[in-house]
Amino acid sequence: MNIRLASLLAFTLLCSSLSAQEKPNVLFIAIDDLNDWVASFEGHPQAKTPHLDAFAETGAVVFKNAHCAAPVCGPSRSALLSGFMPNRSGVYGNTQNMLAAELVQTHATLPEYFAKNGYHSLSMGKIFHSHHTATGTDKGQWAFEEWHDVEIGSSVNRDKLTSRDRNLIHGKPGPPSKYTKSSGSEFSWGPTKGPIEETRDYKTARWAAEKLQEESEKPFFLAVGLTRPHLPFYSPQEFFDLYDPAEFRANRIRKNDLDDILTPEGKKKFKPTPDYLWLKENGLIDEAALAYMAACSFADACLGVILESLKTSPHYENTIVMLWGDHGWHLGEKLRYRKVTGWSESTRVPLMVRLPGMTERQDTIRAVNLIDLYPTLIELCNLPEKPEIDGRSFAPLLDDPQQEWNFPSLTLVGQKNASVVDERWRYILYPDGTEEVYDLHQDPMEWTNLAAKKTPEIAAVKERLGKVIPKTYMPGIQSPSVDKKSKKQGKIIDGTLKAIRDLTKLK
Ligand SMILES: [Ca+2]
Ligand SMILES: [Ca+2]
Repeated sequence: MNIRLASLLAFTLLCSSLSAQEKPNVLFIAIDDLNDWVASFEGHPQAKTPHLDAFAETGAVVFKNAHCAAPVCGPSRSALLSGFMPNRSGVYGNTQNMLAAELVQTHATLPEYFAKNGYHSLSMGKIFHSHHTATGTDKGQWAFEEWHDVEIGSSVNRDKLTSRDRNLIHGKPGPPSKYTKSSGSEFSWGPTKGPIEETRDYKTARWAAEKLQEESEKPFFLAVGLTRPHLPFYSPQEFFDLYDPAEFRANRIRKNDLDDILTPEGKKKFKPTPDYLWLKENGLIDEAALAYMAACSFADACLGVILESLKTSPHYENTIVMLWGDHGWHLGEKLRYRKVTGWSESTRVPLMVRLPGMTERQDTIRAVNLIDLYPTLIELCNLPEKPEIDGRSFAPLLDDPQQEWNFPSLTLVGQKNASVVDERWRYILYPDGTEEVYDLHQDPMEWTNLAAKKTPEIAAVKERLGKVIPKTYMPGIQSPSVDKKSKKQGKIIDGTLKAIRDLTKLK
């Protein structure tokens, strides 16, 4: 071996060992049901989200045209964490556990792939959607080397609510009950009696903040899930106090908005939902919007605890931060509440990414999707490529957020109901042939359905965006049987599932 070749080899070895040591950490933060009511995303003019906005201003790319793979928790998170779109995994709804999907049984999920490739993976809060299984509750704890749960009872319990909370039961005038019937996700809101320190999200944030101060032998993949603003909208009083009820208004709602969405037979496809009608009848539309907004500000404050800790931690200059909401939320727009629709209110998510060294805010309107997170993180952390998964790395956009990027973003609403968006247009196609087309430049609230217009321009939009719609759909996977006893007890699953997740055998 000549000297030149030997030194080249040494240099190569040094570089590879250096790059192994210097792999960036990943701080992966999910905020449940956070729509674009974040000041940086301009979804509501009165939004107060100072920590999310400071995060953007101090150096991050703000993805203003990011959408979910599916507009409800389970399939959205299953897609982005498994790397497989719903039509390939068969996970279309909240009750389907992706562990029953063949592709998920053979492929590592995102945190598992990081653990497989030298990272320490750890988590607290909602990252995976939870499911009841034969052996207890599956919260995705099998996917992390270190997993923590906030102890049951520390969340905003009914005894911590004041009498201001209201209850909606299937859209009928829900008795304005003094207390809600459970701490589940019924449509109600109100201030908590306890302070922020007693809430689940604050405790989760504190845990992450402390973890960030610790030294780490390996690079880490730290996943933190905040549960607000998900229903019920219970927040400490200080977050309700940020908004004046006399001033705060829901976004403008067009009463005839649904009239231009017609089936091929000419019938109206949608009608106002019962909870919308109930809120309207009781004059609560602005109040409900304020409660949601307060819950966004509450989540923002908890997020601030994590981000402040990162800034003073030994890891600040070597940590990628990826911050995302799992889908949007209607607050009266299209005469409805909640999610699970193909419209922007439901598909658009806040997404921001900070790479070490970024010092300025950069916005991009290039269309991206949460399914892209997995391949993007693989590229950013220089892990082995994983061509089998869906999505496309948007790492190039972090380098140059304005570069050309002609990839429309697809959202699947249940099975065979597709919504596609690019920088200007939205196209929705339902299994019965109903179509919608919106020009987002002229009509960002998607009020005027142009699908019936017989112009070459609209035909071209349908053809171009229609190409992204899948041709094949896996049948919906069968959910495993549920042990009612363990469900009732909220028992956490034991090692049974861990045994089937042997990292060495997963691709
Ligand atoms: Ca959600
Ligand atoms: Ca309309």
